[in-house]
Parts: sequence; C-alpha cells; structure tokens
Amino acid sequence: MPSDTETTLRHDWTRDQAEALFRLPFNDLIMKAQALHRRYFDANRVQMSRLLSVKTGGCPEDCAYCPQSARYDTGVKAEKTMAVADVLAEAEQAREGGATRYCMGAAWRQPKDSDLVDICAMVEGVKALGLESCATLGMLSEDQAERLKRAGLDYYNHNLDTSEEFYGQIITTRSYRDRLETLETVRRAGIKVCCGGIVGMGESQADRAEMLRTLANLKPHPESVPINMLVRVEGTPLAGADDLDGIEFVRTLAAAKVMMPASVIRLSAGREQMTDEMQALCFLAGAGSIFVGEKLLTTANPETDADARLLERLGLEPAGAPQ
Ligand code: SAM
Ligand code: DTB
Ligand code: SF4
Repeated sequence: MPSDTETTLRHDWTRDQAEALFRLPFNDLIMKAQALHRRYFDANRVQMSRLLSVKTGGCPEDCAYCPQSARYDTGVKAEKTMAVADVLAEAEQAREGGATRYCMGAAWRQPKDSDLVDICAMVEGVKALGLESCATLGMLSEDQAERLKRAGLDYYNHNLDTSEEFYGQIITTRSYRDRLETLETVRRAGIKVCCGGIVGMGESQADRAEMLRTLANLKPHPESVPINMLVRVEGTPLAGADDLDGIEFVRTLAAAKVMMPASVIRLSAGREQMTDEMQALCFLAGAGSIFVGEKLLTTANPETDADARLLERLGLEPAGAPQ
C-alpha cells in the first residue's frame, strides 16, 4: 500500500492499487479516508446542493437505471423545458433552504443550440441569486460549453456511471469515449467538472474500483465526485437489481476520497433508503456534500426536517456560501 504522502493527488493509480483499497480492513480504509479528508476540508461541515429537473422525461437514450428514458414505462411523463422565471423562483427557495449550489438537469442526449438560450438565462439568474450553478444536460459541443461558461456556469455534471467494461451492459446509445470527450470539452471551456457514478447496478467490486481509477487518473481530478446508490425505479431494466451491501457503498465513498482527497465526494442519490447510521458512516468515509430538498430529479430525497435532524445528531454544520 502506498504511504499517505504518496496517496495525495496522484493520477497514476493501477488496477491492483485501486482494488487493494477495497480489500483493506474497514477501519483502516475509513481512517485513511477521514485523515485525508481532514487535510483538505473541515470534517464537520457539509455542502448542500439542490437539484431541479428543468426538462423532464422523453429522453432518447437507453440508460438502464433511468426513469426518464422514453424507452421504459416508468410513469415519468415527457415535459417541455421549464420557464426561466419558474426555475429562478425555485432556486431562490433553495437558497432560503440553505443550498449553496443549484443544479439543473435535463433529460437530453445533447442540448440543441436553441435550448441553450433558456439554459444560459437560468444559469445567469442562479448566479445573480448568489448561488453556485451546475448543469447536467448530456453531451456538449465545444461551442455549447463556451456559451455555458460565458453565462457563468461553475460546474458541469456528466457521470462516467461505471467502469468501461461494465458500461456496455447499462448504456448502448453512447460510448464511454463520448463521455470522456464531453468531460474534456467541459474542462477546456474552464468549467469545473462534477463526475462520478452509480453503484448497485450489478457491477463487481473490480468495476467499482476501475470506475474510481478512471476518475482519479483524470488530470486534474473532477472537483466534485457524486457517488449515487442506484434508486431502483419500476419499469427500468434495473428495477429488480440486487441490493448492494451498505458497507460496500461506504467502502466506495472511502476509496474515492483516498484516491481524490482534494475533491468533494458527494453522497448523492439513494439517501432516502439509508438510515442515519449509514449516512453517518458515509460522512466518516469523507463525504462532504449532499443533495437537499425532498426531490432529486424525479425520485424522492429525504424531507428537509429529516436532514435537519441528521445534521443535528452528527453535529454537522452547513458549509458556507461561496465567496
Ligand atoms: N441526461 C443527462 C445525462 O445523462 O448526462 C443529465 C441527467 S442524468 C439523469 C444525470 C445522472 O443521474 C446520470 O448520469 C446518473 O448517474 C444519475 N441517475 C439517473 N437515474 C438514476 C437512478 N435511478 N439512480 C441513481 N442515479 C441515477
Ligand atoms: C448525480 O450524480 N446524481 C444526481 C445529479 N448527478 C444530476 C441525479 C440523481 C438522479 C436520481 C434519479 C432521479 O431522481 O431521477
Ligand atoms: Fe437520458 Fe440522462 Fe436518463 Fe440517460 S441518464 S436516459 S441520458 S436523462
């Protein structure tokens, strides 16, 4: 195992090294992750983001986990893009609720150039409210990324989702290479990268390690790394996926923190199904951020009161608003 100093901001992880982290005794892995977390972050603060689906459903892609794909009968109806003023009214409420970042999602393979007019107005409005802005709209062209940057977009979320090997079992309508190219486009435009994945889709531990290795070998590391626990949605091909052991989920977060210690590891989808104790382990493993508000994009997230109680029980404070 490399020493702690050697593990700081490396981009040369091997498969064996990534897999070895998952095999460490749990206490050793958590201790390593928490110690590294404390080098870069206040361990008693958690950053809060709020999501809004600004364009829901009807997506042409076939992502096997996703309730918004037009190919699956999940009860999510295709809607038009929301009005800019409605999005900004929601963003203002999110700010009152303590969120410091507003993340707008759209069920597109790639936005049309004309879609970006409203999206850029939303980004400008979110920034004017004093919030950080994030968007997740699918693939982007160079020009689209530059327009978003000029509108003031701080972060772009585009997940690798899983390992390159397992990817083909989850999505066939776009390639792993497409994803890496969009990430490069976002970087080149000077937008910060939010990139992570989903666990609990039937992938192996080696797949989880390999996804983290791909993320950690990006230079620079994504500033934000969301780790989602699959939310099993009726009608999607993954509705009947086996439960992932909670301890294995925590190991994934901890390994992400060890491999990308200066990045914010986001405890993302799946909190609604987790106990407070499980979430406490996630924070111990170095999670520094959550989504707040009772809805993610289309699925449920814990109620505001439940989250307030959780933070209170753990003595966690919200991370301050950005300068
Ligand atoms: N359409 C765009 C795209 O795919 O890039 C943006 C929205 S898409 C819903 C954003 C991310 O949400 C996906 O990459 C995936 O990681 C996550 N996601 C979607 N459905 C999920 C589910 N059922 N459980 C956990 N994460 C999910
Ligand atoms: C991410 O990694 N997780 C968020 C955000 N990026 C866009 C989305 C989770 C979506 C969960 C399923 C839903 O609510 O539709
Ligand atoms: Fe479409 Fe994104 Fe859902 Fe895939 S994850 S089906 S691209 S909305």
